[in-house]
Amino acid sequence: MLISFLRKYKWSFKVSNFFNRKKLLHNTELYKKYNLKKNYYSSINSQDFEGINGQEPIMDREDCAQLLPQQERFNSLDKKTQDSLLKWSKDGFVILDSFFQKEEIDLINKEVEELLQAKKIKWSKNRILFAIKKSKLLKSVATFPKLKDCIELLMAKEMDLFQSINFYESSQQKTHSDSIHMTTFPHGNIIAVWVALQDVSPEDGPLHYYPGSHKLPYIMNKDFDNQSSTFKLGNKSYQDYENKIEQVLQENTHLKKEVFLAKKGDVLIWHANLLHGAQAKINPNASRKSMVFHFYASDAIAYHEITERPTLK
Ligand SMILES: O=C(O)CCC(=O)C(=O)O
Repeated sequence: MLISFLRKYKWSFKVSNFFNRKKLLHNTELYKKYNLKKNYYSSINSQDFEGINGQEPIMDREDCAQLLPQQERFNSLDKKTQDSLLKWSKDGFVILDSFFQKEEIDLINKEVEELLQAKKIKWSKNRILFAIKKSKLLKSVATFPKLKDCIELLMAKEMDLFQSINFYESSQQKTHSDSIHMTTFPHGNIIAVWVALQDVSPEDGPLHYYPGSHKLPYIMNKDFDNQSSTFKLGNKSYQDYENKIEQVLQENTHLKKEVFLAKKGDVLIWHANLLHGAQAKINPNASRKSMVFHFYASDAIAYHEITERPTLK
């Protein structure tokens, strides 16, 4: 209770930021580049960038179908992967089916079980955060060279692994864009990779997404009246954000929801602003094991819009 009360005040984050200098220095050169008068521990939100020009990733400005074939790395990929990547600019996501072999996924599942048993990782509500920090094997999945090639081709720049999230079951999270949680300036400098650790049926609460929704304007605090004051964060709830997304979808009837019935070993890569979420479970006991990785571009300011906190890297 006390913690959630304190977390409404920006200074509570600033105090904690102050003691995390090393993990926050990544933004300081970029604050200078964009002429922002900020310390490494300062709060930051999307309104700080009003009137500042920043280049969004090139594939957001131009069609990747024209740009990708000019890359040597692209031409060394197999045709099936190439065809999938070519849809990125249009759809805002890419499916790489059977990207990992079933035996490789078995090893990942075994590793997660063993780390849990050894209490090296733990549940945080319905998820496990940062298991990559406790396991070479899990880290090697995220940094697998062919996967790295794919995401760096889509972003046309180097991408740094930020975090992993493991799920045992569907998060049943409503439709959202990652950019409300992990935000960048310029926008679009984060990418997500989701790995199916089992076959997924409609009963299990599969992932859903809206192809093409990455082209909508980014929904930030001011778009659902969640602006902060000098000392206090905005007073809207996360549900207010979800309602805003619901409204955006109602206004954009051309966007159609698709549900991803993944097979064990499939990979889904999505854009920083793709609207996506997880269906409700039909079978309450169903598992839906998955692992998500988020990567940030190092040439962008990284922060969290809702808490206005710079990202600890
Ligand atoms: O796997 C899930 O249930 C949700 C994943 C998701 O929406 C996310 O990581 O942003």
